[in-house]
Amino acid sequence: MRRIARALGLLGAVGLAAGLAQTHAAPAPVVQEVRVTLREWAVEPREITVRPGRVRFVVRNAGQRQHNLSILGPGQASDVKVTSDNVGAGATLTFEVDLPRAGTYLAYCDIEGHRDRGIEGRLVVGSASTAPARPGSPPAFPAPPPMPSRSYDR
Ligand SMILES: [Cu+2]
Repeated sequence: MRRIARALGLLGAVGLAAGLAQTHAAPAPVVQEVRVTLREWAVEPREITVRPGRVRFVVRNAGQRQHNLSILGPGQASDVKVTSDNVGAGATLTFEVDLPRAGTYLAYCDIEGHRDRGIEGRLVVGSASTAPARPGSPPAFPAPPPMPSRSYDR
């Protein structure tokens, strides 16, 4: 009898933890990594899609001149404006940005004239509902029905 009570207690604790995980829409603590290549005069890929949260950009400069990667957005709100250090020709630089808000951001080189010449792309941060479950954590409840529509389809 005592053993059953203890087992039930454990189940209760697991259920509580699962409930907390469900109600809090905090982004998964996994840092997403995105590889970006800069050159004269383009950023590749031209459109990047990530989940909200922390994003690590691995920026490679395949061009002849210095470039950097700047992130600006979302949209007109522009809460985020960050610029990496300049990356020399042939070099690679890594930097991380917190992007908790869904929306469309600009990804470009802010060295004078470079954006106008084509080093500009789009960074789409999708809504949290599209984030896949963390690996290793079993689903606590049956999966909810799919959302009727998404406005940011690739
Ligand atoms: Cu540049």
